[in-house]
Amino acid sequence: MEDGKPVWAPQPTDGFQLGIIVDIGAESLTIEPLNQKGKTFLAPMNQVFPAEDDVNKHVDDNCSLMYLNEATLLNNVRVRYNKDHIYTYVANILIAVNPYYDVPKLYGPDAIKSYQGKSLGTLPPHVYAIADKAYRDMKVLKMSQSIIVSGESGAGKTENTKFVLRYLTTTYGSGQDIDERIVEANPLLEAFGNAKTVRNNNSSRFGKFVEIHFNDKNAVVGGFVSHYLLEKSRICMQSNEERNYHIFYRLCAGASEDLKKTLHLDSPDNFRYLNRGCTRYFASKDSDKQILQSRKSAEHVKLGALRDPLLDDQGDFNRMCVAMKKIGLNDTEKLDLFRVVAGVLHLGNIDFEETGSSSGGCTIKKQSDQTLKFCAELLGLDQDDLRVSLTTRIMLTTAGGAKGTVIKVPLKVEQANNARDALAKAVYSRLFDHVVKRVNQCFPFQASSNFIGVLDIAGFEYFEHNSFEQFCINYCNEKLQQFFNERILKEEQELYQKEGLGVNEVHYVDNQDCIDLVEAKLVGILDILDEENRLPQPSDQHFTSAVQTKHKDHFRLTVPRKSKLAVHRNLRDDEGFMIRHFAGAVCYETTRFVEKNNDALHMSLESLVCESKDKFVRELFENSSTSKDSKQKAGKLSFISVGNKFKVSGAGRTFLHQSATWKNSEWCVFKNNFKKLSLLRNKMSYRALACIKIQKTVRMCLCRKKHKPRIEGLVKVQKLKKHMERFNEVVNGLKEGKQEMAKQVTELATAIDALSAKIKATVMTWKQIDTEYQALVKRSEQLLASMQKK
Ligand code: AOV
Ligand code: MG
Repeated sequence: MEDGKPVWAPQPTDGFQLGIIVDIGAESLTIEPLNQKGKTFLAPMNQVFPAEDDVNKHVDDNCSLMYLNEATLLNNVRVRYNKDHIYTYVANILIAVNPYYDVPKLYGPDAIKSYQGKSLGTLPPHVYAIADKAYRDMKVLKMSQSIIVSGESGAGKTENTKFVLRYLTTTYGSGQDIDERIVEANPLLEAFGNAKTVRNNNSSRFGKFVEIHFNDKNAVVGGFVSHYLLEKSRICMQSNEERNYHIFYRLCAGASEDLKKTLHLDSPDNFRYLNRGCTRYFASKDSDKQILQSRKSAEHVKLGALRDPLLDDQGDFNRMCVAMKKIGLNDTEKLDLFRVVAGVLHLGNIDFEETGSSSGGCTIKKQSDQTLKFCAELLGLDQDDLRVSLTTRIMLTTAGGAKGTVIKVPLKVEQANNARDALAKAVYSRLFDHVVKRVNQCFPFQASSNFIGVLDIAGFEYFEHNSFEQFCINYCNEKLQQFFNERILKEEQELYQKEGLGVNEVHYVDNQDCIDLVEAKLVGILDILDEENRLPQPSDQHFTSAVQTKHKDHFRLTVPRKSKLAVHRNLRDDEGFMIRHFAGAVCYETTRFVEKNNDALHMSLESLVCESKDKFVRELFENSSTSKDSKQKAGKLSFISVGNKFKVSGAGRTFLHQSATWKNSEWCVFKNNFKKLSLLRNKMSYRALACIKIQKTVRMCLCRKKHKPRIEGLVKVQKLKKHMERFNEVVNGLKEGKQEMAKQVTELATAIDALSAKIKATVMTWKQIDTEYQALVKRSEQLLASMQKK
């Protein structure tokens, strides 16, 4: 750092501020902020960074910054964001900042057209450019490609995923309705799998991997969506100011009077599954107030307390119906979906009370009789069977030598509540599986040569109160980060060594220890939890203590009282734990972890729905492995681990099985809105950001070094191509052998283009590039010589 030149020094709320070094201590520097002359503060030496000469200037690619550090990087992205340039490159990684409004002309048809076939960097950074690069790489390399979208909740992953899909189907579609179907599948998936959370009004509560398939002519021929475990707890319970899945409210708001009658629906306020989370909505944030003002307030006056004024349930319902039609769902299928949704709502309204008898059982409250009737009717169940199945549990007993005697065990009120909720979760999540399956049936295609996949998962989350859902989601994000580390940092460094680029080893924070803490066999948190679930009397406290004891000195794990936030410090050691994730420390409250980890349904309930009179409901439960399992294990209320499912089908499957196609991934890394970030006025969030940023800085240093020889190579090859243009003139002046020579010139030009493409696609080592380049030079010299002879 040069004397008297401005530097970036840490600032607790904004991240960094500009200042001048006025004194140098042993470990810290005295800084005088530029905007507060005379006021100085101390900053640790390793957190002060040199600033660019002009801090108001910005560059498209962070790699072109003069100084590469966390502060210059952030400043560049901020300056751009303020000018509505929400995208910035870090070589071939794209950073996006959520603008929270429609930036004019950013995504329109003109923009789509302009990015077609353009190399990365020729136009301003854009998610379309990433999509196009994936397409061109697929074409040149004849290999499937994937785009990974990562970022915290609300960062803009899902929106950008949709832009990628729209771009590819519009630009490289076959003009058939399959292109439209791929795009229109989203409103349906989001209606059933997205919900309003504190962080995002349209938060994805499931992960998805969307594949767009191309034929041998590289035109879109089909699509396929894989989904990873839906957040089930939300179906029965939501946190304060959060909502259940959109579909519930949309159906109540948008259904015609006839449909409402058929489904016995009225205001959402009357359903237990809807009225316990989002109580009256307060526009606490400035941005929300603005949105509220901009919408007609009269429209909202007549809405019930549960109708979120920031959301337009009725309009969204209509839009969803249009989408359903476009992807080919007929009215019967539509009604099937709505019937089950309504059935779940009525199920939730069933109340129980103690019978007062010595058996300690419960019955359905008299007031719930009508609800029970509606629910049975909508799900095709026998009312009395449903009543019995909700209040008793069938057990096979071996007592007294009478092997296999069936006895009915009465349930307590709390157990019956749990049974009811378990049924609701099972029915709704099967419905969601069906929606995804049905969406996939909308893209019938015979053959595919390659595909471009886009991964969009639920983003990293930390709230004031974090539970099992956040634990699962953050574990998934931790795995994604590890993939990023491996692919970008480890593999690239290995490549540089192989290529002999002489880059010093770059150290980065490996998060394997954090992943082990969660998923290691026996000692991992997920296995400890499963173990707890299998105990005769499992308890959240016992589980929490077991975690704390097993990992007493683990770097990544600590007790809640070490938290920086007062709300967590009040928790006892057996009421939660803190995990230091790659993106920051999160304190998990473990109340209800055990319950939430169990997906099992009482056998009697399972067989009840399996034998529903309603064909659609019956089919939802057909071929279900769990129903077979539970039949085999009749007698015990089998335990089905949610955490383990997450490990195997969610995080595990995504990251292990698909990683082969990810070898050639483009990266799309999203960071949240800066205004929003500065609202998170605590050190924890600042540190969380810093952690991600340091890794990106490292990446940038690597990129710069990596691309230097390649860029030089490319320039040389392009010069050769320019030189070649003269050859055509020579050919034209020839008297004999004109045709033969012209053919050779064209062949050489094609070979030069092919080499350019390979350099851009970074499939060759620098040595290979050089060898091929020298061969082409020789060839061109020989060709010129033979032409001159003629
Ligand atoms: P996420 O997918 O990253 O969160 P979304 O893509 O749902 O976040 O974005 C959240 C909201 O931000 C959207 O509903 C839009 O209102 C707004 N938004 C995002 N990107 C843009 C953009 N490019 N232009 C305009 N508005 C945008 V989560 O699913 O919660 O992790 O789990
Ligand atoms: Mg999302």
